[in-house]
Amino acid sequence: MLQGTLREWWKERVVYQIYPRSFCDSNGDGIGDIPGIISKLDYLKDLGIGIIWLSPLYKSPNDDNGYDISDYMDINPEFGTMDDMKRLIEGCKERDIKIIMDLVINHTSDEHEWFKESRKSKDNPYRDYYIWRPGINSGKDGKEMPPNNWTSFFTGSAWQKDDETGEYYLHLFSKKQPDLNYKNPAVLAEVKKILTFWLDMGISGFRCDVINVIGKTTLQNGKKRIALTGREHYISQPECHEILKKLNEEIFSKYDCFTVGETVMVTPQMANDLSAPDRGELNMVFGFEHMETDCINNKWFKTPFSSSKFMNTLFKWQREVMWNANYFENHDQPRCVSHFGNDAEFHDESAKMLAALLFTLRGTPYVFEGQELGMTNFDYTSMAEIQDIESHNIWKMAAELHFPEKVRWLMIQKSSRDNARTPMQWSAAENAGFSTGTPWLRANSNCAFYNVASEQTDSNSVLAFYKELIALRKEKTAFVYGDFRVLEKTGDIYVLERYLAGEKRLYTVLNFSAKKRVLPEKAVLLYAQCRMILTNYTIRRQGEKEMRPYEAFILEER
Ligand code: TEU
Ligand code: CA
Repeated sequence: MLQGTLREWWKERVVYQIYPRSFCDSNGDGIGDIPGIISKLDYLKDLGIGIIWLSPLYKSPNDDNGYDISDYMDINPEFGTMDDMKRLIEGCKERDIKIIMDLVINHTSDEHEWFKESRKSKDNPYRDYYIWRPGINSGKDGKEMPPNNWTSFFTGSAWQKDDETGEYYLHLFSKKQPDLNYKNPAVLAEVKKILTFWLDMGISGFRCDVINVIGKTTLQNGKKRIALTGREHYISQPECHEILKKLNEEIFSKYDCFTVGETVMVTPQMANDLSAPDRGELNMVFGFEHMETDCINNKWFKTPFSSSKFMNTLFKWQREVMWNANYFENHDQPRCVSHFGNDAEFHDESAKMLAALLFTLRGTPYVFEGQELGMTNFDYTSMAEIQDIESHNIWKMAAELHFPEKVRWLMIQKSSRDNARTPMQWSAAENAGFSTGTPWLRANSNCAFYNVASEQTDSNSVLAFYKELIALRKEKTAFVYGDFRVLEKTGDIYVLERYLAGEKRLYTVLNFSAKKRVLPEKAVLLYAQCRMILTNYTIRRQGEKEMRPYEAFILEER
């Protein structure tokens, strides 16, 4: 039987991602926290979501905002206490909301006890928790080189020399994020303890950070590339599959939980290899391909956005991957209304059109905090306002390559991760109602229009549209389990179908452009035969042959 026909709660519920630092600050220190999240649970319940994914809340020196963990079984005091965490789990239980935690096990912080021990001496019992190698003498000028030519996700060599022992450690991310060594069985044993600790506390699963890079097959030099030299030695390697099988068999399968892998540079085939039910590894994975159809090589080099490239990529994943994790934004990506829509002329229309598409795709939908309001990219004017380590590293690298300052700033504006990390816009009040103090990252001044308080009272708001879509997905089983088919793609117009035996057929009609378009004959006919159940424009006349900019409507068979 296909996985799609198996009913599972994690297929039926909508996931809402919270980036705790930016969600809600309860005590005025400018940093979002757990009591802040608790105070918004009724908002989330009302929105209709069924699962919360919490970006890391663990103890961390915040070199990479919590993705550098120094204690996996403790809460970062900035966010609250373990008691707060227990109250959050309780509060969610009362509202029938499940929680998944971010699991960051490719690397730890360099301030984790294991690493502090590891760096002390070559015979320390924790030495082999990490990947240490001596440098290489190139022979020419006798200058010492790192163990290989791999580069980090955040630019520069992936190796850092450590004075204590004179050896280098591997870090695929920042130098404060040393990679764990999965060739050492003790590491996996530690990970199992961590998983059990949280599952026993009442957590319902994990979002597994960069999980397909945990197994490094060899440490040989990689083929030289513009970005991520070395990747062929660690992307989706056999060792990664072995580890996931063990974790699934020994831990995940013992609980009523689910796992979504964040998997970099994966093809649909690799996605299935990691998540098809008969593999016994993960339940679904986030791919990146649709997010990067407007990029050359990597996200810092943009080409103009084309709806057909984007849609064809989504369609390929719909066709080939058994169960998708569908998302248009997260804490690492620009806001979708700014990225794929048009936040200047057709803000609400395009934000709603994207939402209609997201909820029509087959798979589990993920909504990132603020997406439901149509939050946009930041309105900063210089690097002085940027916090993200990745952006600062890119800025420096582009300067070394002599990119003019204007070009560099454009790169940052388009692709910086801080676009997604500005404070959640609760109201038009100062700091968007996020904090009574000074927020760690400045709120967008468009909080004057896009905010929870005002959108809640407007039945035409982006928020109201998300609520309707979430409710619709609960009501119509075909939206969850139905087959997905593309009936028509002409220019920027798309007609999509969801079909489940015994249920009424559902059709989504989209104009993915800022121009008026002609509605194809097929859609005109469908329109006459069906009932309209949702639209982002109010009036549409019977027989009308025009699609307005970013118009989207959903039809149901009568
Ligand atoms: O992201 C992994 C990842 O691939 C990112 O480096 C991504 O390429 C980049 O952010 C896009 O701009 C995960 C987390 O989501 C990210 O926040 C962490 O910084 C990273 O892992 C390291 O843990
Ligand atoms: Ca706080």
